[in-house]
Amino acid sequence: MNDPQFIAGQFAIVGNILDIKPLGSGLINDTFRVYTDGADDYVLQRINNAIFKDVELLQHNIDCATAHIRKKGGMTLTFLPCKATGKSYWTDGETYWRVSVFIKDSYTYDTVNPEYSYYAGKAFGQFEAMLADIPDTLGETIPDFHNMELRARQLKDAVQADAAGRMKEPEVQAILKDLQQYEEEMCKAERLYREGKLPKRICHCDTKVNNMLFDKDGNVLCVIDLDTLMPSFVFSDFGDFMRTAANTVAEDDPAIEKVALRMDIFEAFAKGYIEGATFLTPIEKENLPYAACLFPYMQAVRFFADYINGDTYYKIRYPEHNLVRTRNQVALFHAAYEKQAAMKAYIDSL
Ligand code: GN1
Ligand code: MG
Repeated sequence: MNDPQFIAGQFAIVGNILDIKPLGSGLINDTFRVYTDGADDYVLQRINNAIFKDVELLQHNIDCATAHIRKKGGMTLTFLPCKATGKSYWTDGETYWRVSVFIKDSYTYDTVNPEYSYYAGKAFGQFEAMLADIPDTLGETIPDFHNMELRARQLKDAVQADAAGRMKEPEVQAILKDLQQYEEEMCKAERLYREGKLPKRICHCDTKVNNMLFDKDGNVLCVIDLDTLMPSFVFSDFGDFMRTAANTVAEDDPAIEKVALRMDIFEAFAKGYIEGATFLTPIEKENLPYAACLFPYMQAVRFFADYINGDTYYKIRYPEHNLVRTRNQVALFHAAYEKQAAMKAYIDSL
């Protein structure tokens, strides 16, 4: 049943399918490019429904958001209806799939220069601004996805259960101690929210640098990977871009001595983002340096919990992969933490 050829055939694809090949580097879904002899190629994706348990809600969010952006003249992904049901996904009751039009002559990057960061900042800011007045109600496809209190609790649960017997590793103990020192400070967003000082908005929640499509001249074409589009704090989108684009190395580079936070990328992205996200309140704006710390921290906690749980969530390529990712993100967190004053000074100067 999991034959991509068969599944692609369930959608209103134009042309004959010539080939289907794996695409991209996502850690959750399986993604393929469908080559056709028609005008368009397509992206076929198996939605990981162990993680996105409510695919109906997930696709509802995406359908509403893409329709809203298109209505405003923005560029966004186009999903094909399933021939049998007209819905934007197909299921055999067990696996879930969807197809979108492959955007031609588009490029993704794992690293960007300040110029591209500025464009990306503006595009992500405008993306949130476009969705600020969406009339539909969108749900949290992964409830409390970027809730730091929940992530901290999940780490505690993992430590308690020690399912993979990894708590005996001295390094694991040392990382745990380090992370715990900052837990309360990093849970600031949830406190501000409870105090009524911080709104939730429709955010992308996976603004990794490679989730932005550029054309060959560096113009932003559109934002992709809309799975985690849901109500969240703006820190999600600001922080995750910084986490991936401002790190001098990839999130799983074992050479942690090379991890650093690039201020030129921070500044360019912040400038673009603040220009694009015209709705930001003073509290949101003044906490952007916190967001730049929070996301490496949260990602470290998530990778670390997964390592302790025995690698049940993220795809791994080798047994210590999640530990390597954790070390990297912990190093990035410290690098960001030390630069908070400089980040604040820059944002104040804008
Ligand atoms: C996952 O699958 P991908 O690469 O889009 C994860 C993100 C993490 C990221 C870390 C639903 O995203 O939250 O930041 O890995 N997505 C989900 O690389 O958990
Ligand atoms: Mg994603």
